[in-house]
Amino acid sequence: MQDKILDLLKKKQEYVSGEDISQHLKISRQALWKHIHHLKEAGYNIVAVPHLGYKLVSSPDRLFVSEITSKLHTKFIGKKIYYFDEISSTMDVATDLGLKGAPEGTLVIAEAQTKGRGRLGRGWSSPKYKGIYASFILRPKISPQNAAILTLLTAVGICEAIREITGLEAKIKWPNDIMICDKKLGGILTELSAETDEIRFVVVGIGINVNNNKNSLIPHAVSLKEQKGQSYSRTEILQEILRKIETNYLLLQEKGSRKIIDKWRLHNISLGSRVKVSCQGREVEGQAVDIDIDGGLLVRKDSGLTEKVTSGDVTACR
Ligand code: BT5
Repeated sequence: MQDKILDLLKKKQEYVSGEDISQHLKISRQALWKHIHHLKEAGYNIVAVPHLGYKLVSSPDRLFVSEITSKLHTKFIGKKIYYFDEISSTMDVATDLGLKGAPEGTLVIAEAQTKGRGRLGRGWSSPKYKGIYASFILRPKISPQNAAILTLLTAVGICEAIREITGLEAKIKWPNDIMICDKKLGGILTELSAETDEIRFVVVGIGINVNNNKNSLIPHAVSLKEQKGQSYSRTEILQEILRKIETNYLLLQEKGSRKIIDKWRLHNISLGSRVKVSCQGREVEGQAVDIDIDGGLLVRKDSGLTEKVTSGDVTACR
C-alpha cells in the first residue's frame, strides 16, 4: 500500500488531497495517515498541509524496492526484488533463491553486507548506504565453458551506465574489475550452478563504490563520489546498470558473443599491455593480445607462443 501511495505522490509532484488518495486506494483517512507516518519514518520527506493534502518533497537515499522498480523499464531483470538492510552476502540469498527455482532476473539488494565476498575467498568491503551490492539470477542457454562471457557483458553494462550518468570513463580490467584511473571502483562475481554440460543458473554479483568518502574506502579503491566530488543517487545508477546489462544479455542471445566482445574491447585496459596472470598457482607472463570468443584472455609469451587464460588475476608489468 505504501508503494501505491508513493506512486501517486511521485506522479503528481504536487499536493494531493487525503480524500483523493483514500478514495483512489480505497482506504480510510486513518489508514492513510498511518501509512504516511511509516513512510516518514523510513526517511521520505512528506509534508501535510490542511486543505491541500500531502506532497512528497524528497525520497531517502535507500535502495527500496519501490524506488528501484519505479522507472526501471526492464523486461525481466528486477521484476522480482528482495531487499535487505543488512545481510551476510547477496550471493548467498540469490543462490538459495536460484536453487528454489526463482525466475531469471530475480534481484537481491543489500544496503550493507557483513560477509561480502570476491573471488577465491577474498572479501568485498560493503559499508552501509555507500555502495551498490546486488546479485541477480540468470538462466542462460549456454554451456558452462562459455559462462565467462556473462562477466564480460556485465562489466560492459556497468561501464556504459557509469559513463552515461557520471561522464566518467570507467574501464574494465580483465576479467572482473571496474577501474577508474588505476583504482578499483567495482567488481563482479559470477557463480555457476551447473551440471557438466548444462548451466542450471548463474548468480552475478556486482559491487560498486558510489558515495564512499576516503575513510570508508580500502586502499587502492575509489568511489564515484571521490572521483567526481559529488554524491550520486545509488538508485539511478543501479537502474541504469540493470538496463544496460539486460540490453547486453539480450544482444548475446540474439547475436552471440562477438558483439559483446567488440563492446568489451572499447572499454578494456588490459589488451596491449604486458601482463602477469596468476591462475591456479601458475603464472603466465607476456603481452595481452586479445580476448577469445568465450571470454578467455590471450597472452603472447616471450617464446612467441600464445596461451589462453580463462580465469585469474592480472598484474600489469609496466
Ligand atoms: C571481486 O572479487 O572484485 C568481486 C566483487 C563482487 C562483490 C559483490 S557485492 C554484491 C555481491 N555479494 C557479494 O558477496 N559479492 C558480490 P576479486 O576480483 O576477488 O576482488 C576482491 C579484492 O578487491 C579484495 O581482495 C580487495 O583487495 C578488493 N576490494 C574489496 N572490497 C573492495 C571495494 N569495496 N572496492 C574496491 N576494492 C575492493
